[in-house]
Amino acid sequence: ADKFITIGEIMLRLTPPNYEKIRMASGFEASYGGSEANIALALANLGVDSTFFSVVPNNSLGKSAIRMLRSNDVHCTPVILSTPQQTPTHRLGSYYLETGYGIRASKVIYDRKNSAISEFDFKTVDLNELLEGFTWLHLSGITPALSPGCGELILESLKTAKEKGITVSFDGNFRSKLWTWEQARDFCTQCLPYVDVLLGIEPYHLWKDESDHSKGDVKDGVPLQPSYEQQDEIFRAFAAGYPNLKCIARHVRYAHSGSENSLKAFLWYENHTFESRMFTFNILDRVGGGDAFASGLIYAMMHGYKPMDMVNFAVASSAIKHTIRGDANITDDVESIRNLMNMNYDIKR
Ligand code: KDG
Repeated sequence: ADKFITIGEIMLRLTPPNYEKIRMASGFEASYGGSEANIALALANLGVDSTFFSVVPNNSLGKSAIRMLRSNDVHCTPVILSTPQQTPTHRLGSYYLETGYGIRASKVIYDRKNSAISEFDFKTVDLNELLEGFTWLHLSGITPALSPGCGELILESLKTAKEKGITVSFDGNFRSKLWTWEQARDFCTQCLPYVDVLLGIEPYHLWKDESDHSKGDVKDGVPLQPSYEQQDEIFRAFAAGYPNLKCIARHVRYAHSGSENSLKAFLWYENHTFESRMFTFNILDRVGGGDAFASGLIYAMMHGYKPMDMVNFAVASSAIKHTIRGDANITDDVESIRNLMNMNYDIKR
């Protein structure tokens, strides 16, 4: 059976209740988020042997984050509870989420500078030892944006994983509040030769520069909402440069109005492009939708699904996450995702 590990930051998430704006909030609901942690959580809930590696301050905030992961069956043995000597600012990163409603968009304010993971000196960590025994490593383009030390950790982990024959998935996950588009593109390009399963890199191979993205009205469709033929061409051209890529996935969002969204995805697998079904749903909480797509794809690949089932399972997993409050797809019955993937909405009783 597969043994999964991921490396990244876990943060405290603070959300005003009931779709309130931050400006009006008299209280905040506490939960936890972080792209890689979301994936570790989702996979553990689906029954995968799932491990998370990070650094958190050795105080009540850091320990609570780890306790939450453990209570969801995520193994946290390698997590470093750092001392104030190791991480002088001694912080757990956090972020505020103002949940959008209808036509009002969500808003994220990060408060994560100098968090423990970004201050930690990873030269003390033996990556060969850390990754021993794992079959799958997942990384994202968020962690390297935190500090030069984190960037080195990600690149070195990729190299070590490849030496050890571990399958590597990587989600580009561009975060414009953490670094520039050029920095992100250059870093992700360095990572690509070590990756087997690639997600979330559409910014880097579709946009000529970051301003292309800000112009990109999702309703303007092409190529942000490509046809099968267009996406096939994009995959083909991209994959030609990276023969190591076994799989490339891209999910595409179609906003109808406010909270009603449709989602579908394309999958490049064994030199062929597969297109998923389109799922339409109302959004309760959209944060982590991409992570749920990634965890769904990883689960489906680990379990030997056929390519059409892989891509449909990944989109169904993301669609379900949009109906769950919090960052992660906390779904502990695989059947419910499989039913949605097959568009079977019957209540089982
Ligand atoms: O993908 C969801 C993440 O964006 C969220 O969990 C917070 O990791 C996070 C980030 O850096 O934005």
